[in-house]
Amino acid sequence: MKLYYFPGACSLSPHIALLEAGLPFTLVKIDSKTKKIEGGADYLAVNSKGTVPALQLDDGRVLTEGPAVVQYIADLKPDSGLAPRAGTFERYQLMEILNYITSEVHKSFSPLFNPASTAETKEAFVANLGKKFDWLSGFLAKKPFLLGNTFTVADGYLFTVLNWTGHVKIDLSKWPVLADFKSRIAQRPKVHEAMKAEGLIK
Ligand SMILES: N[C@@H](CCC(=O)N[C@@H](CS)C(=O)NCC(=O)O)C(=O)O
Repeated sequence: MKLYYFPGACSLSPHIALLEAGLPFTLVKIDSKTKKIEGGADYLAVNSKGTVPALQLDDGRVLTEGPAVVQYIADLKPDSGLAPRAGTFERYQLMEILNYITSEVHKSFSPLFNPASTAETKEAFVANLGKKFDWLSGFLAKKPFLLGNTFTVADGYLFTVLNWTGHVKIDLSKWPVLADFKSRIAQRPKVHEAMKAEGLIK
C-alpha cells in the first residue's frame, strides 16, 4: 500500500493508523501546491480531488477521505482495536465522532491556513473552533480516549487536527483536557514514529 501525504496535514491521521495497525506501507510525499508527487508524477492522476490523504492499494485501487481511509486500515487489522467491529453500535459511535472531527473541527481550521482569509474571518473561525473544543473537552473529560478506554483511529485524527493549533496560534492551554489528550497521544511510540517520519519532530 502507498499513503500519499504532505507533512503535518490530515494525512498524519492514516499514517498513525497504519503504524498502530502494524501494516506495511510506503509513504509518498506530494507537493500540495504543484500537485506533483516526489519525482514529478501528477498526483491528480491518483486523486483527482488533489487532496491528501489517498491510500493506494497494491492492486492500484485508491481510497480517499480520511474517515473512510482510517476505517479501512483499522478493518485490515480487526484485532488491533483501532475500530469497533462493523455493525456494532460502537462502530457507529466511531463514525459519529470521525464525522464530527472532519466536518466540525478539521474544516474549521481550513480558513485559518488560507492566506486569502481576512483577520475578521480568522477571528470568527477561531471562536467557532473554541465552541467545538468546549464540547470535545466535556466529551473527553472522564475517559482517556474518545471511545472510552481504547485508542481508536478517531484519537489519531483528533490528535492530528489539535496538532495544528500551534500553527494557527490557538492557545490549547485554555482547554486543559485537550492539551492533556494531545500530549498523551504524542507520547505513543507509533505517533512519535509517524511525526518523525514526516519531519515534524527530530
Ligand atoms: N474531505 C477530505 C479533506 C482532505 C483535506 O482537506 N486535505 C487537505 C490537507 S489537511 C489538503 O489536501 N489540502 C490541499 C488542497 O486542498 O489543495 C478528507 O477528509 O480527507
